[in-house]
Amino acid sequence: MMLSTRENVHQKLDWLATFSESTLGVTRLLYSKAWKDAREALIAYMKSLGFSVYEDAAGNVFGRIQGETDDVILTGSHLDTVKNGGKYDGAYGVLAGIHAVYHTWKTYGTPYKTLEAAIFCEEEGSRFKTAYIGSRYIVGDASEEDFSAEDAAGHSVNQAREALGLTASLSFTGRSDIERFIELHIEQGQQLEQSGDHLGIVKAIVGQQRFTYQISGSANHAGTTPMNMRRDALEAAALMITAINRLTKEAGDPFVATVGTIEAAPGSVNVIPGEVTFTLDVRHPEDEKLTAHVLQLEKACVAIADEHNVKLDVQRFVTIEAVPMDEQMVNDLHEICEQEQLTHKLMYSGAGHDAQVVGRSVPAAMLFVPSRHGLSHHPDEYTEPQYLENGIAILEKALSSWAWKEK
Ligand code: HGY
Ligand code: MN
Ligand code: MN
Repeated sequence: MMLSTRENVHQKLDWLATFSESTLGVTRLLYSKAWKDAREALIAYMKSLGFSVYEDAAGNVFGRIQGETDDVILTGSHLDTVKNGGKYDGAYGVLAGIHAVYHTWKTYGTPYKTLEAAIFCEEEGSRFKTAYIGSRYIVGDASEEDFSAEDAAGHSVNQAREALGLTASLSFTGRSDIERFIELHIEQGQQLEQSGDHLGIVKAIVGQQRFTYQISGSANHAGTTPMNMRRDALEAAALMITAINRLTKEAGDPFVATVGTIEAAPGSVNVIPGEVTFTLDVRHPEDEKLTAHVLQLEKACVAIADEHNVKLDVQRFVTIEAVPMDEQMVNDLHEICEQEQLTHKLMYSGAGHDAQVVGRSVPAAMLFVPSRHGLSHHPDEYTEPQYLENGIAILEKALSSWAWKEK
């Protein structure tokens, strides 16, 4: 019989990290072979622990410990990663969730509420032009449009899903049996390392909007086209990216804006780029300020496009509102940390999470453990084992206090 102990969560993190399309860091994109193999291995692992395991049409997986009632207390995180990411982002919440549900069940017996350890199929948005598909599908926030979003090779989410053998028909109503959700996650920032606290209790998760900026100029010969006769899309894009960063620095914390990807076509050393596409990710804890800022950025870029006689097309493809975490659950976590004598800090999350999607329709909470040097979405992402165990200990206490009582 398999056992799950807090210690072997570390080993399991190393094990889960082996399911990767890259050798530099971890790359496990939605519906890729690494994603499929990792998911199948986790299903087998949960079954070996005695969970009853089921999945939905999007590919989310649930390890269920049936309670006396069908109200579900859900914990978990996402299986997918960014490209060349770390081995903790998402994976820690998945493995800690499995462990904490298993351990409380073995310690206290059948719970009053049903416990489920969730493996969300996709959160990062690192393959298709959409994001948070897993948690949005669960709460009924996903749509056919999400499943038509394409990857760089032109495959849609749905084509990739079905190619993997996930052919169950999609339904977009969402689940209504989830009473609350808690996600354990690495902080991915430096606040806890700077404050020296063991844990972060998230009070709210910032809103974020993601865009593609498409600049169209004229490709031409690099040698025969005088500088004053060019419609260079890459020069205009460079000026736009500089303006985006300047205006966001001027707007000050906690605004952040990131141009994470850029493609120039035709992409020859001796051809003036005629087409450039870059992505933009902008975040702030207050949605109104976020929307005003993205409009200001677009206005500045339109002016640059006009000045450089190029065309600009801006398309927003992700809007995730800022979401406060459930006050009662935040207080409960505060009490539990006090009882366990673990120092903790109430804080915003600058990173987006499944908890902010689920938290729009179900009471949700997030618990952070420190990230060394605040590094994340990077192969050197790291959290000390003791910090990992602190997070699991609090998660176990929270689940036991919520699932073994009637109200
Ligand atoms: O982008 C984010 O904040 C999260 O890691 N998906
Ligand atoms: Mn994450
Ligand atoms: Mn992430």
